[in-house]
Amino acid sequence: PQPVRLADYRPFPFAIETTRLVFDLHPTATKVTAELAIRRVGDATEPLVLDGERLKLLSIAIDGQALGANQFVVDAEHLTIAEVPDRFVLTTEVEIDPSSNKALTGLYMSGGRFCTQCEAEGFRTITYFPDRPDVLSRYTVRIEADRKFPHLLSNGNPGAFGQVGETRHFLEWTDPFPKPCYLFALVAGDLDVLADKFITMSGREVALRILVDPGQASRAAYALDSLKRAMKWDEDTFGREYDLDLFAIVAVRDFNFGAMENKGLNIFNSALLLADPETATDLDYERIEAVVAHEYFHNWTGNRITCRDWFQLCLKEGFTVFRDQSFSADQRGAAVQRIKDVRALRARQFAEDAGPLAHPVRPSSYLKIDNFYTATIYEKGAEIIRMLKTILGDAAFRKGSDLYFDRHDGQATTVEAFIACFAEASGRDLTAFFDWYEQAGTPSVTIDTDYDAAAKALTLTLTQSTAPTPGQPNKKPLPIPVAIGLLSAEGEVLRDTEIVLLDQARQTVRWEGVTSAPVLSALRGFSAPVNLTTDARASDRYVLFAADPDLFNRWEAGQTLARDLILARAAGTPDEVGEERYADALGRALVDDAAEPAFKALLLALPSEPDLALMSDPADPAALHEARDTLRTRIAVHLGDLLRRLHGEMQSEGEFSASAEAAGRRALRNACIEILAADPRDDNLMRIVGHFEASRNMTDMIGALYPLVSIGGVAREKALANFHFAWRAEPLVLDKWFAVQGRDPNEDALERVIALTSYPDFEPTNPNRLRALVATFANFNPARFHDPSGAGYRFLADQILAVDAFNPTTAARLVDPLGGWRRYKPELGQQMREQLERIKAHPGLSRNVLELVAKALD
Ligand code: HT7
Ligand code: ZN
Repeated sequence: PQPVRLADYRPFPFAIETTRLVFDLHPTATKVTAELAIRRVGDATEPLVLDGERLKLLSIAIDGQALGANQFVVDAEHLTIAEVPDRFVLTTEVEIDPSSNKALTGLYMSGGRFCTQCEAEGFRTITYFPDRPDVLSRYTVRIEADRKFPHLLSNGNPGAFGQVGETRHFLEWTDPFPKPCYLFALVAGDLDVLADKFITMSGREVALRILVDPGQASRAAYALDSLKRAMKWDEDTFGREYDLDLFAIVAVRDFNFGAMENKGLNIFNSALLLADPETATDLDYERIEAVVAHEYFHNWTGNRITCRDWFQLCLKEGFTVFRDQSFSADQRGAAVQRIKDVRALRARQFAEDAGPLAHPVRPSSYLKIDNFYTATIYEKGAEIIRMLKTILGDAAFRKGSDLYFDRHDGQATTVEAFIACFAEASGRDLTAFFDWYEQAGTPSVTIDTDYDAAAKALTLTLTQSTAPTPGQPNKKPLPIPVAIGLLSAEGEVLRDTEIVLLDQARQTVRWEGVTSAPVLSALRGFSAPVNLTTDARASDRYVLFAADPDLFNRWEAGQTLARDLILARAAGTPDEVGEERYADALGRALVDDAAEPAFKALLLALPSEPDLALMSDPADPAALHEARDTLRTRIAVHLGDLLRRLHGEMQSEGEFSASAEAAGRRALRNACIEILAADPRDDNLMRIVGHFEASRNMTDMIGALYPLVSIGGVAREKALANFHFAWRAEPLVLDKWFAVQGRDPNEDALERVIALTSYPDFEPTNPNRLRALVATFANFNPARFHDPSGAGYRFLADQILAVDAFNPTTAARLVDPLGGWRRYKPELGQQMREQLERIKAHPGLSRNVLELVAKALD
């Protein structure tokens, strides 16, 4: 297959001024009639080429005249009409079968309802159309269906409705805003509605509706509250107001992604919408708040201003992630939020940048765009915007975003146009900054310090370099904002944070008036997505761990200390004195009354095994697992009394609250028992079992379930059986039951995971269930996935091939754990590679999986 290249971009030679769609919905045979008012805008010789896949063409006409068989050509991917007038109406009628669509793109059935997912290229499986984001059109939609599908929804505002014969009904929708077809949506089915309203800053009333499975409306209350907070925040922070009379969200159980920002009709994976204390964890609440906000924010960053082509995906995704992260920071506390965001960035994006799938935030070619919804586009894309704001300052950043919204409203645009707005608004030359979009890889930054006690001056030498990535052997220096402060050896502030802009390969900075030998606190708040190495000694890190006013760096110091101890032990050179010292320091941090419980919970979480693997060369997952567990046991023994005391103190007796403060207390309580599980003496075991049995919310219950599973034996069996019995009728909770077993660190875990795939509740066609078991196992259980026999790799390859037969988008997302094969010790890496080869050789493999597997082997 030929890749699509950014350099080949050409505008579409026709404008689709209006699009009228008529859906005659039937589960197995839906008819879609499209009436496109088309005007030629390009060269007179250009044929009309529309995208269309898996469509049965029933009729085709231009200006009401049916076309003869010799006037058009249909192949597997296109409809081509060689000669068309300059202005005309094209009418096509096609038939599709939603019930057999298990790929979950286009029009499909979920839970007996019709729903759609068109981004990135799903619209072409609904009707013939230029399925590209730069063709904007005004849509009217008529939906007709049996009355057993009472709710008929599409984008925009509802209009005419009525009955059709005895059993059917219809409703018309008009969307006044021109949009690309990837934002089209349709839902039809039996749903309960949670309704509210929002008064915008200009005084307009917007009807808010969340539609969910019958009986589930109360579980949408948190999402609705999050939506209203997000709407207000976007007005206050970016001056953005909602523009339609209605904003609707529908929850579906079968969905390839988290959610979709269709204009006025967001469609959500139910896991990211439904929550109540009994069935959802605090992490679920946090994610619901963030994703509801994210999809809502897309109304401006993505919908009102969209992408010219899919290479510009970060234009909407990076900016929107930045917006949702800023919203979450304002709602939940900046430091804790930042630590969580950076943890995710390092785990997913840094890993991607370090492997064969490394690509720039704006890539220049792809085989299947669905494969590019990556951590690089999303999370690194957001980091770039964050750096832009750091470099320009708040006021100039806001001026730039105002200019962007003003200038490009209603357009499909590019990253260049976006950056030009900030350059113009700030008067800064951002040419070098643009390289962040085009250069893949995580820069390595080093800082060396030289303190001259006599002159009371500190010289900082900063360097940067970026290792080669596929297709980019030579890298340029990038403009990197490095936030730096200084502490004294006693932990007092010597110098407040200053941004040093490192834009050369090597730079020196001299600071005068440094009154004592300083401890460097660099890259505060993780001011740039880089790997930092400094000449800090362990003693400096202990100063930061105890006293850095920058909470990100305080946490970072603790993580670095723990990481070094684990890596040393895994390498066969344990530092037992260091381990005791670390446990002591951790104990002191945990009794700091000024620190929030949520922050302490983060301090207690040791670096994850996948993160540790990324930092060792070659990675030996079994040794890392062992070493990490040993440090956990040491902490459990050393700080046992304190952890038990904190566990008791953090217990809340009153009503459940979803507030960040209450969630922080639960997080700390759960973090305590997760550590205590490493020392499963009787009183600890009883405490964990007591925690599980007394839990009245899902956060507490899951918080104890994983430790019990990790202890194994009877504790595991009893807890899993009780949990399953209690929650067997709740799909979202059952997903958690599968996920916890995916993470089971015991030696028999793989055997059990394989057995679970034959379990009646395991539905591979449901991406949530599949990911809960298979992706959790492969991504978050390295000790068992990397079984020396290679059985873990074979299991994953089997699953990828089975899923690829019906859902290539989701199958492709499972490839990643095999992709890093070069980083593992050879006896493992070789077996991983063999499975990649096996997948690649499989007949009928999708382009999605082929692209990733081929790149991983390259
Ligand atoms: N913009 C949405 C992307 C998305 C998607 C992409 C590929 C396949 C299925 C998908 N579902 C949703 C989600 C977002 O970033 O908000
Ligand atoms: Zn998005």
